[in-house]
Amino acid sequence: MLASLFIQTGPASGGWTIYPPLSALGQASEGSKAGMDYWIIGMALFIISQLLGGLNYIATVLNMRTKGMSMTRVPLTIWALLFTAILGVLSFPVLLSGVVLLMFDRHLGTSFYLSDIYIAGQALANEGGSAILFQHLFWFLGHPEVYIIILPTMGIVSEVMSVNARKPIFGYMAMVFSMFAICVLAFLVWAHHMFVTGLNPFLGSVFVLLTLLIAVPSAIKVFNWLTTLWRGNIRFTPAMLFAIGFVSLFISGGLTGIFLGNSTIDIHLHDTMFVIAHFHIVMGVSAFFGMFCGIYHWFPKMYGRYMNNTLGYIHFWVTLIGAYLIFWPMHYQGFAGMPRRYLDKSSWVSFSQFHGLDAMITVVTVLVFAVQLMFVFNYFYSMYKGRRVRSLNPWGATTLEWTTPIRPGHGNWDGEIPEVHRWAYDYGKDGRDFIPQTEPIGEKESSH
Ligand SMILES: [Cu+2]
Repeated sequence: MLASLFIQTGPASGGWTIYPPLSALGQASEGSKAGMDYWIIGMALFIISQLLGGLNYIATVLNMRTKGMSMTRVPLTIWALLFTAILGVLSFPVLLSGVVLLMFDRHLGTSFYLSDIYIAGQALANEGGSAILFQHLFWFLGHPEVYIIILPTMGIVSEVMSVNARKPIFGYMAMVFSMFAICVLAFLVWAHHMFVTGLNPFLGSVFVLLTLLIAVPSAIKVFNWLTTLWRGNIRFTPAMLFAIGFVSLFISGGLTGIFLGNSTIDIHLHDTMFVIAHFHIVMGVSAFFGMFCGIYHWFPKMYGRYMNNTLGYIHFWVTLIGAYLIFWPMHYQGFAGMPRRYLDKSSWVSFSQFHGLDAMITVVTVLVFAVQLMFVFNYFYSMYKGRRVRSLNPWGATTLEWTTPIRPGHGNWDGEIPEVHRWAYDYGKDGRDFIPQTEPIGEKESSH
C-alpha cells in the first residue's frame, strides 16, 4: 500500500468538495491517484495547525488583556477574531473526522461513504455506506467556514469606519451580539448546501427558516455601519473606501443569499452561474476588501510609512467597479440556466447569447488582476520609499496598537504595559477629536 501511495501520483480525484464516491475509491480501483491521499493529509495538517492557532487566539483574548481592558472595552476587530477562532475550533474537527473516515474507506476497506464495494471499477456488493454522510460532515464545517473568512473583515471594517468617520461605532454591543448570533446560526444551516440531495422537504424548510434568520444580525450590522457614517466627518482614505466598498458588496451579495437560502429557488439555481455571482460578491471579493482595508490602514503602523494614495485610489475604483462588472452579469447567466464548472462545446453552443458578456468579463478580469499587481508593487515600494509618518498615531486612533513603537519588540511596549481606562470609540466626545484608551476618565466627563 505504502509503495503505491508514493509511486502513483496524480491530481486529487475530486472537486474542491471531494465528495465520495469519487474521492472514496481506493487504490484498488482504476484511475484513483495518490493525489487524493496527499490532499487529505494536507487538509489534516492544516486543520491541526488551525486548531492550535485558534486556541491561542481564544486564550490570549480571554486571559491576556491588559489592566482595565474589560471585554466591553475591547475593539471590535478583536471581538471578531475571537468569534472566528471559536467557530474554527468547533467546526474544523468535524471535517477532520470526515476526511479520516474517507482515508479509511480508501485504504482500510471500510465503507462509511461507499454503498458498494468497488473492485477494478466493478460494483460487487452493497455495503450500506452513505455518500450523503460525507456531505453533512463537509458542510458542517463548510458553512461556518464562510463566517470564519468574513468575520475578521467585519471587525476590521468596523474599526476603520469609526476611525475615519471620527465618530464612535454605532451600536457597539449590538455589533458584538450580532456577531455572536451569526456564530450560533452558522452551525444550524449547513444543509442549505444540500437541497438537491434528496433531503426531506420538511427538514429542508427548517434549514430555509434558520438560513433566512441570518439576515437579521447581518442587517443589524449593515445599519450600524451606515449609522456610523451618518453625519461623520469622513476621511476618504483608501482604507475607508475599501471599508465602504465592503458594505456595498456585502449588501449586494447578501440579498442574493435570500434567493439561494430558499429551497424552492435554490433547486432551480443550484450549480448555475448565479451561485458563483452570489458567493464571490458576498464572500470572495468582500473578504479581499477587508484585507485591503486592513493593510492600507495598518501599513503606517507596520512600516512607519504611508502607502501611495493615488495608487490606492486606482486600486480601489478599478477593483470595485471591476468586481461588479465581472460578477453581476453572472446572475443573469444563472437565471438562464447556464451551469457552473462546465467548459465544453455543448454549453458553449447552448448559451451563445452570452458570448459577448463572457468576453467582456474576461477583459475586465485581466484589468482587475493588473491592478492587484499594482497593489503588490505599491506595498513593496512604500515599504522602502513611502512618505514617512510624522507621529506614531497618524490616523488619530484611540486604540493601543498606535501607542507602540513602529517596529515593536517582544512584549510590544518598551517600558510599562499601558493601562486602559475607556472603550475604544471615544471620537468627537466633549468637543475633542479623539481620546486614547489610555487616558483616565476626567471628573466632569460625560459617560457614553
Ligand atoms: Cu452556507
